[in-house]
Amino acid sequence: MMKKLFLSVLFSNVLIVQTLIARTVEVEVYGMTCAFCVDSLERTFEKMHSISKVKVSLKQKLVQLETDDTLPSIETIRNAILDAGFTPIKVTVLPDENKQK
Ligand SMILES: [Cu+2]
Repeated sequence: MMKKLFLSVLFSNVLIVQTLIARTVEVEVYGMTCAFCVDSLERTFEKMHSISKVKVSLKQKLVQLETDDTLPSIETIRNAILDAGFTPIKVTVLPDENKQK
């Protein structure tokens, strides 16, 4: 019984930490040509629970994602872009913006 209590406390702490820590992932994307491309990329990432904010710039050919600390993985992000019909060129992971301010 003690063990169960201990585990549930530990688990709830982990959940809290996960919602507090965030990161920004920037992906240079090849193949975006119009507003429909932007739309489909936005919709792709808005579906993911671990992503809290999506910004797609057609001009800069950049997808900017605000995500949980570790999820989704870079691999998942790359594959999602490929599945949407575009090519991820360069992925940059930036530290949490809120912490720097
Ligand atoms: Cu397009």
